[in-house]
Amino acid sequence: MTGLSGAGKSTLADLLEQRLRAAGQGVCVLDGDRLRLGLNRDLGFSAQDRAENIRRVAEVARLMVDAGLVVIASLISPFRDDRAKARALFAPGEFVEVYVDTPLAVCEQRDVKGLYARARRGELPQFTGIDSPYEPPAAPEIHLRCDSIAAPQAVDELLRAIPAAARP
Ligand code: GGZ
Repeated sequence: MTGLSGAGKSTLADLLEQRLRAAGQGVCVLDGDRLRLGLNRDLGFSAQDRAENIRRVAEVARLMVDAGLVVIASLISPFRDDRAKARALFAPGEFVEVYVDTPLAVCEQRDVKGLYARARRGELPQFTGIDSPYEPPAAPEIHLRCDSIAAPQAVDELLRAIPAAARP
């Protein structure tokens, strides 16, 4: 899942995880924000560090998929090139790019964690959407327009896109 901070990626990832687990499917959520507390705590938000962040998460996801899990990777992943490299680790159909498309104005208005306000004050440099770019996916497998779709509906759409072999 790719999208701005506050777009709803983590919420959808958690709901999807619950649905898959309830159906008996092994599943793991890899959430950018949480991984930055441990595995990726040495990384910041330069383009280079974000690339390394995505690379590590994709490699971990590869191992987990090989072990039979459905992996839900939820990261801003703002650069097309980094997303393409992650996709290249997977077979066709194994990788489902989900664009969690919530307009910047909506994310900024919600500002659940107060990060946009801090970024506007200059306290969080290189904040995606403010002074660091977000490159929208050109052809995602799923495009969720989150200001016009309810979360349960979005999760249904995600479930339909999970490769048949892993679908509950
Ligand atoms: C973007 C930032 C930044 C900057 C802190 N830019 O919404 P959140 O708070 O909970 O999740 C965001 C998280 C982004 O980590 P990712 O690993 O997903 O980013 S990337 O894929 O671009 O590597 C946000 C918080 O970290 N955060 N500073 N400058 N988001």
